[in-house]
Amino acid sequence: MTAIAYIALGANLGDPLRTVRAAITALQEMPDARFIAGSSLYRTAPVGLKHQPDFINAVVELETALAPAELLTRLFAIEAAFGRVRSIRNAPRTLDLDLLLYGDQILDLPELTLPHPRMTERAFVLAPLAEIAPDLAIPGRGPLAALLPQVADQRIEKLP
Ligand code: PH2
Ligand code: MG
Ligand code: MG
Repeated sequence: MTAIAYIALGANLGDPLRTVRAAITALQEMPDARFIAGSSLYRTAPVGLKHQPDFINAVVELETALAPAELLTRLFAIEAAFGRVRSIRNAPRTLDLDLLLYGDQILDLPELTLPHPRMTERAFVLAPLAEIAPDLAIPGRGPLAALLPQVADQRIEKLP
């Protein structure tokens, strides 16, 4: 049994463009997962804590037989390899990898909530996701296309 998983990448410290590109390569090379698609890179205004540098964001699609918790452990290992240090929520970071969706699973565990609880409020997630999965429906939240207009006020720029 495999599932389709969507992962959001974000970075705003150091050389975020280079970090996000290298992290996409790490996801392409991750054992036990098949890379299906990657979005463009986007330059985005910080959401939450405003006074921090712009982010580089992207979304990738993987097919994997890893269970959600195993996949999450792999993502944390890649974050750590890129020098991620955890401080306060929404703080600047060298690399953030968030598991957005795992098939149509709805989960509410202390360590993992699916779908990602804040994804539908964030243009920096929805726009790259729509690029690679325009017809997607978010379990419990409805079609992606219907959610996008609600975040249209957030500054986000697709990079060439
Ligand atoms: N991540 C956050 C908080 N705010 N803003 C942008 N633009 N991009 C992010 O990846 C981001 C954020 C928490 O993970
Ligand atoms: Mg995050
Ligand atoms: Mg995270």
